[in-house]
Amino acid sequence: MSREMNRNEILGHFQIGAVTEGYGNGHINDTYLVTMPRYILQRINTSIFRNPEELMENIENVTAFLREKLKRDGGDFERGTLTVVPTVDGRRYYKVDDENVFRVYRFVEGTKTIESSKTPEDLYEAGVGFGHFQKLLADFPVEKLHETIKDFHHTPKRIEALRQAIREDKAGRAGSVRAEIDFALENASWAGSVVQGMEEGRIPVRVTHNDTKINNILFDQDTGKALCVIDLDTVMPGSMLYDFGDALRIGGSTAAEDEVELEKVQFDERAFEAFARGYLSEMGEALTEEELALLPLSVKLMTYECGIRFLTDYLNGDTYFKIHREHHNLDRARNQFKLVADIAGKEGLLAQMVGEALRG
Ligand code: ADP
Ligand code: GN1
Ligand code: MG
Repeated sequence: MSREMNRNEILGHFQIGAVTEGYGNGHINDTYLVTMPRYILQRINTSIFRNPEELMENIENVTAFLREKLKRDGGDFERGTLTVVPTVDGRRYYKVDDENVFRVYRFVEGTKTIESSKTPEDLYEAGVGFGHFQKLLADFPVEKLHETIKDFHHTPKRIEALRQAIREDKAGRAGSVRAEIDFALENASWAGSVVQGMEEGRIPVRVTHNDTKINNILFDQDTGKALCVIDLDTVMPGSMLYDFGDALRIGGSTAAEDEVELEKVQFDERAFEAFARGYLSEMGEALTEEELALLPLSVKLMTYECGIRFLTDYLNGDTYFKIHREHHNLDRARNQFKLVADIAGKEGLLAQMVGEALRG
């Protein structure tokens, strides 16, 4: 968040505040309990999300829809989805200027996120969480959604962006990453399979989250169950294969996304099995044969796509992803490519696991 912004001043523009009620049975003083709900304040990254109006309209519509469904099904409608807190003049965000656009959500209490170490139980629950999210949104009118980032998971266009970055070589780094560039381009042949399937109408367009990192689910602190899917900026029309694959890109790796000791970076098929079982327990019946057949490939695809995005950003001089050290994006790209190679050797096994998960 930009330092010069006065956060309290910004919060004053939102409908938040303390609630008081009479408390206890005292005979002398007037005693009130002051409840101060907690909130999340976020500055929207407007260099990436250029249209906050459309972005927040998506989030408002999707969360309102989820809340109604949860109410209808007797679910936890207060904690089971994000709640946008309006501004005092009834808007969904507060704009100071083009770079400083803020929103507030109710804080979902009693939850935890999973950042690195994860058990098969966590992955099963994450699968249930993302699967349930998609199941609830299955009849959301997809045409109502704005495309908040155009062609976000259009892998062939991502490859085109990489080729352009190589040609332009803005940061003068292309010569030093020949091996990574070769790996990326050698694997380009299968990278269009999902986009092509969607264009040809073989793969259904669904409401998808598009950024299913495992830390974008809040888990109930006590039960460990997936409770609330967050980070809804990229909810758009897409393929469920994006969400399935992206979740396992992080969830199935034995190491962090920027681990540099590549022998530590492997794809854990047990993580895949657990996530697939959870996800399919919610979505198994809704998926087409083609979607089911592509589940193993989706993990390789989303890992590959993320790898080329990191490599492209490295070549462009690190303008998109936040970096915390020199060559951070290159480390991330190498890490993802190692994972791609590992997944490629396991696709047969993963397909077998999908079959077993479907049989129960
Ligand atoms: P980013 O797009 O930067 O990943 P997120 O929306 O995922 O931002 O939020 C970052 C972190 O903040 C989450 O991983 C979660 O730990 C926490 N968080 C976000 N929204 C809420 C909320 N409504 N209630 C509780 N925690 C939240
Ligand atoms: C970004 O914002 P965050 O950390 O959840 C990115 C994802 C990438 C991910 C790689 C809007 O996600 O697409 O997969 O980094 N989000 C956007 O870690 O570009
Ligand atoms: Mg997030």
